[in-house]
Amino acid sequence: MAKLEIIGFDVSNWVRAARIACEEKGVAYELTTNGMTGLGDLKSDKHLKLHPFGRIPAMRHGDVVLFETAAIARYVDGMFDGPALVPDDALEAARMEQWVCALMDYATRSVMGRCVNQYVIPQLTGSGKVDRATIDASIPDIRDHLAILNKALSKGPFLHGKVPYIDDFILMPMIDGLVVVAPEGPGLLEGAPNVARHRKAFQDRPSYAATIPQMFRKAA
Ligand SMILES: N[C@@H](CCC(=O)N[C@@H](CS)C(=O)NCC(=O)O)C(=O)O
Repeated sequence: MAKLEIIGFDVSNWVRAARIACEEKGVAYELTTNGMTGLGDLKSDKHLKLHPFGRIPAMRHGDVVLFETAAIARYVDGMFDGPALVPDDALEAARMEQWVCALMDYATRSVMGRCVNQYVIPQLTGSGKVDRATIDASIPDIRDHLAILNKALSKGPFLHGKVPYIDDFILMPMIDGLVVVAPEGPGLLEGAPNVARHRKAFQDRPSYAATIPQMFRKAA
């Protein structure tokens, strides 16, 4: 059987989440770029054949092509043996979907779009120009979103207790990016100790070290 490919760049929080799904399931995979060398190639014809919206990650496994991180994680969970990546209990599984959607819709805008990526993208493009006003305006929203997550993680260390599932795989890379890349991150996390504990619990798992983006290694 063909090896599973996660297609994208390691710095992406979504690519990292898809890789964590593979790592946690124990599935052999390869991180590839499908010939892309930078962000400009996301809208290339070659990549649009895999991801019609021109984003990352995409996944290829033999003839199967998928896009959207949660769908990729579901495929990995359903097609391979290994630990379950979705809670068994129907209510907890519904809660997992709730957090996947909320993280994908709300937290990604505040934490990633308006803050972390404002530091990452100028490094990738070499422009070095950081949009201070956008970052500053994101901080109150990030604080609010961290407070919501902090409450959800009160039992912890993960969103459903002792075992991490797909929503946790999506949450951790956002928080890790916030702490490592944004100078505001560590201070923000001091106000959300359960979110800090979530990140710490991941740091004890091999899937954390196996997926650290190169850019984060340089920043550490
Ligand atoms: N909902 C998507 C989000 C994917 C996404 O937004 N990826 C970012 C990289 S972190 C991207 O490709 N951005 C390029 C763009 O917005 O053009 C998923 O779950 O995979």
